[in-house]
Amino acid sequence: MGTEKHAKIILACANEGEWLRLTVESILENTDYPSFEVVISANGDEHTDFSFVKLAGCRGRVSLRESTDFLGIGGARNAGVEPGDAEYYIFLDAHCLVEDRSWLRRAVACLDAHPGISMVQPEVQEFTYPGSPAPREPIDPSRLRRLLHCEYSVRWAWPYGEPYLLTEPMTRLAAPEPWEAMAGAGMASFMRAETFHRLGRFDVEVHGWFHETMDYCVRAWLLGFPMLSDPSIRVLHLRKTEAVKYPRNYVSMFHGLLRTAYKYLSPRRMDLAEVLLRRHGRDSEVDQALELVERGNWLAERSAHAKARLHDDDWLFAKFGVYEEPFAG
Ligand SMILES: [Mn+2]
Repeated sequence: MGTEKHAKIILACANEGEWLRLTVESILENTDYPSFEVVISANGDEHTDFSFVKLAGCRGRVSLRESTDFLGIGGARNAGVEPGDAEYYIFLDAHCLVEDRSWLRRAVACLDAHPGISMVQPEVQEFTYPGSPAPREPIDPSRLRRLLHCEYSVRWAWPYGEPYLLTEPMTRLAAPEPWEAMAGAGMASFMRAETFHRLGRFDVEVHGWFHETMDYCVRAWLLGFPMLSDPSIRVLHLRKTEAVKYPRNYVSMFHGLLRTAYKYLSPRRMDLAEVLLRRHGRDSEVDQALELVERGNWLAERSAHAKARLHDDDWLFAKFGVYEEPFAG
């Protein structure tokens, strides 16, 4: 094992099917960091075959934690960790591939070089893979299509066009060094374990899409913890399409934005967030999302956070030049 500090790779899994196995195999084959384990946090999963976890290649390195309930992406990731279990956490979507064997060493080096940050996002290169991967078969490289598009980070955009376009990519291609950005996009996030627990982990009420990562980063920025994008580390991420049944759940999406706004933003922006969502003819979804927000503990979170924060949302929106529609109320 050596003296290297332990890294835990957490894969939340709800019906990922063969992609979960391919992600695990890719990590086991292409990671030269000596001290790591993979934890699968299965939740509400009725379709994935987990039998590969028992095979010799996974023994001692890969473990499975199962919940019959659907926990949401943040809840499932939180369920895979506990204080003191590792030095670093690597949260990957369960449809990712890694290629460069030094990827985890680089992630650890970046976290060690910047101990005061909330998280690092690597360069995420999107790919498509027509059809479904064959059971128990390796990936077929001839079917894998890399898109030119890479994700580095996101910031809010309030909003452009479609109601699900609540963010836009933040890209700085020319930078070889890690650079500050507003938030991770959710597919691959690297953190110091101690920081992750200190900042309060992912918000379990925020259900998926990418909002759990945005919520974590906004909270962290206001508490004085920067988010970094490191383009020298690369992770490949499968772009899901409507064709593989990835429905847009507007209530979850709207709720994620509104809950974060209610916890951390000024009353003006709490209103603006709602006004922007209501312009898309989805009043009933907005109403349901607001009802969910009201049933939650946002007010307690808001007052606890307000006491501890170093910056307000005007500072954050100005720092990242967030676009806001010039009307409210
Ligand atoms: Mn994904």
